[in-house]
Amino acid sequence: MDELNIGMVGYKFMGKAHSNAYRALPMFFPDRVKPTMKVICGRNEEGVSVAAKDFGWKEYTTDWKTLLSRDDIDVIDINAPSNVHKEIAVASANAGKHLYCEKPLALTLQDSRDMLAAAEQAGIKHMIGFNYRFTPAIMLAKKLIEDGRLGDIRHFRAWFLQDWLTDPHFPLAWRLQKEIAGSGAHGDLNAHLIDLAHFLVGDLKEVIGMSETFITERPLPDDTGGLSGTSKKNAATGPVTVDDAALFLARFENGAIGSFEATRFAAGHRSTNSFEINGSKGSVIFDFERMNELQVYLTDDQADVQGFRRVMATDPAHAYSDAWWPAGHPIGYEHTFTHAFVELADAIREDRQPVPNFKDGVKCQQVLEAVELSIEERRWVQISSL
Ligand code: SOE
Repeated sequence: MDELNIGMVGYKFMGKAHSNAYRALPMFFPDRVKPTMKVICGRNEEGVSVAAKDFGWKEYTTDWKTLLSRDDIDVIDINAPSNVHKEIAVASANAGKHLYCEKPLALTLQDSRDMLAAAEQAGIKHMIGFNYRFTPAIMLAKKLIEDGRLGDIRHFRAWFLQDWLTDPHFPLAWRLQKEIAGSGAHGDLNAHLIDLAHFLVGDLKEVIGMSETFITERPLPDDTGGLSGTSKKNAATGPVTVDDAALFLARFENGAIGSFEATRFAAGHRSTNSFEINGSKGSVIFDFERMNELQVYLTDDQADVQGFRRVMATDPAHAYSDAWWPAGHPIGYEHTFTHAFVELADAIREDRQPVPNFKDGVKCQQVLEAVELSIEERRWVQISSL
């Protein structure tokens, strides 16, 4: 069993999700890795000290730079807002620390390339937080495609729908400010869909998009503002500088075509992360709200029973499932993070790069930026041109 000492920067939603995953690892993957939750870092001393205690970290600090010179930190986990990813990642790589960084990797394509270059030059292991790849039902879709059971892929159709911004009085959280988040629903939600498209279907060739900001001014928040902010009426306001919704069409290098939709204004959809893939020999449909299931249709089923079947990806035949509960017992959102850290630990032990890594982060950023350029110039943009 390998020991890994973690220093983590960020302590809110993702900090909690990551902490929960580190805590589950030794219990459910006892032969793979034993992470030690050494130091958690955040700018607000009161907040980070409470998080350290509640989440089970040994120490806390308000200065991430103190992690760099410590010999007892192997991995730096960055889940603070996107505008600080680059500085922390580059400094950590230069200090020889392995990296796990939340998505989107950076604010711009150039920044993400700089981060990859720093990581490669330092020879450290680097991973990006595209956690949905580690959903057993999605891994089943990947296996069916790789084994040729869906034939040649024709369509990838994906949508990530949330509704936490439908209230016009929801505060101006950091995710609504371009200088902190880079973009809105596009970088936050399309980033996941783009990564799944890369993972399941292959590289994108060209894109054309559109976006909209429905509410252009919002009340200023009391703090940096998270997803669970509450309606604030009669408060001073500030401008929303990112998209509320972003959609695009794409062609893949392998001839498949795709459509992508991300929005925070789909009333009633708390977090519908879905895709459908159609191939020459079958189709799959996935919906994260029913994340243990994959709908599978195969053209070579006998004619009288053809139709979509609902496969529960909760059997020993499915990735990671035997580590959790007896066959048939479902898992949840939090398990995707645990699986991601198993991959990071395996990669460190096997001296290989984990997947997905910063190269996947750069590839995603390239598509994000190509879509933004296409929106600005109202035209198709070739991915390779960026
Ligand atoms: C908020 O929109 C968010 O938490 C994203 O930031 C996550 O990456 C996604 O998994 C769920 O929604």
